[in-house]
Amino acid sequence: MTAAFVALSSLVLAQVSAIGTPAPSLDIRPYEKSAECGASDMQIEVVVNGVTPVGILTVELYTPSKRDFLKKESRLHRIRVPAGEDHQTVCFDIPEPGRYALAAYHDKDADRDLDQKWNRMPAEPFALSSHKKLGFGFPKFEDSAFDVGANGKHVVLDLRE
Ligand SMILES: [Ca+2]
Repeated sequence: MTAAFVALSSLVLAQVSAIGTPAPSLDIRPYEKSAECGASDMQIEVVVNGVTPVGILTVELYTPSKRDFLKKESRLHRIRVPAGEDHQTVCFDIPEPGRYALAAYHDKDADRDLDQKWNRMPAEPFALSSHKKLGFGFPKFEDSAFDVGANGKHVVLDLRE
């Protein structure tokens, strides 16, 4: 068997196995996983209602910031998990008691982004810790903020289309 033939056969094999591969797995990075719930008192436990088992559930934790709410610069952490059943739970380890806010969206097409409508409103199910409906104007941190004490916090988010 010549070297060229070996190279060609492994190429063919690679192509065949590529065809046989199932749909690509969800693009979730190791640093995006949920903390182990209950492992520490200093946690925010988030239950997200309205999840269906397709794509990625994304939950973001924000702190008070001079930067705009929901922008990367004011975000403390982001968790991504495979979307499962309704009432899905994720947990954030937090550095200290204080004021926090949460946002969640169901990234159904798993493109790691919140799809938007023409008017910049979310085109995928979305929730803030304020339980207010999104209205005109960009959401503000204080409208969604809550206090977390030394024993952590349990928060429920309801995804809305
Ligand atoms: Ca998306």
